[in-house]
Amino acid sequence: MTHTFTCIETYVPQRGVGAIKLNRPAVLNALSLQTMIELVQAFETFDADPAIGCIVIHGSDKAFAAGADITEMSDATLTTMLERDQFARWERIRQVKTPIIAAVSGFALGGGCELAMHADMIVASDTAQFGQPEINIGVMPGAGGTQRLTRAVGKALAMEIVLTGRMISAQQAQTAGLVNRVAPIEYYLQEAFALAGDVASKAPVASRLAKEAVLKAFSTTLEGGLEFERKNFYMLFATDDQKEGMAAFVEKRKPEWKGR
Ligand code: CO8
Repeated sequence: MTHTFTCIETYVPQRGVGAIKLNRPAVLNALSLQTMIELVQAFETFDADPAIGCIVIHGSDKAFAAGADITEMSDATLTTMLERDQFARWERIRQVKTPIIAAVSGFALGGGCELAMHADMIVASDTAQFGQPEINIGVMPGAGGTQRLTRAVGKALAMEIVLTGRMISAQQAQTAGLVNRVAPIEYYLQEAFALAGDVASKAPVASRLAKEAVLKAFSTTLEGGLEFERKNFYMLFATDDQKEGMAAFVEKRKPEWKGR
């Protein structure tokens, strides 16, 4: 069933997968305030749905998203930016527990690149271009670009992207570790849905706790992260799905997950 908002659409392309399509083609899916409000609503609705095991976010073949909406920001002052408190919405996307895949084709720039980096994996079409061009309009990345890009591709390339505003190709992004896989433009969405289907077919609690633990690696010491991982691992022994998964292995059959 397709649910149309003003700036996005949501649908379920296959069992277990929730899809969000950015839908402002006239402005290359620029992320307006309204778009962000709708995105948060869509992410949180899928996250609360036990039938959804993976979320795919995508744009059009021409643009994933060309950044925050510059027309909306051009007259903003420090005070209006503080009052809008837009980053609270980005923070809510960061809190989504269901694994997220960004399927990126065409431009993923500024806030668009940052939105793709809020996903847990990126599948790109061979036409995808990633960049943080904020420097060209007198500002700098604000939704995590300097941090997530640096962690993904390393200091040298991140500095070049952020300080020159130059874009990198899908192939460069894959070599640098930003992108999981690159597919021909005709198939990238299919590829992303197939990967999402694979993720959604696993035990949901394990999948969420595993995502949480991997992300922890970006915000803690090795010791703290190992401790966190161990606790999540132990917690899974309180689930029916651990019993079912291991019994199914021993009995040489397919597990039937209960999601608890
Ligand atoms: N905001 C608003 N409108 C946009 C944006 C944007 N980010 N990007 C493109 N558009 C509009 C254009 O104005 C144009 O509209 P119109 O047809 O009415 O003139 C239409 O989309 C098509 O764009 P172009 O004609 O420019 O298309 P081209 O193929 O020639 O160029 C580019 C494509 C290279 C992507 C070009 O449009 C461009 O450079 N866009 C801006 C990219 C950019 O600077 N992005 C960063 C924005 S700042 C940001 O993201 C900060 C994030 C901070 C965190 C988020 C807080 C909210």
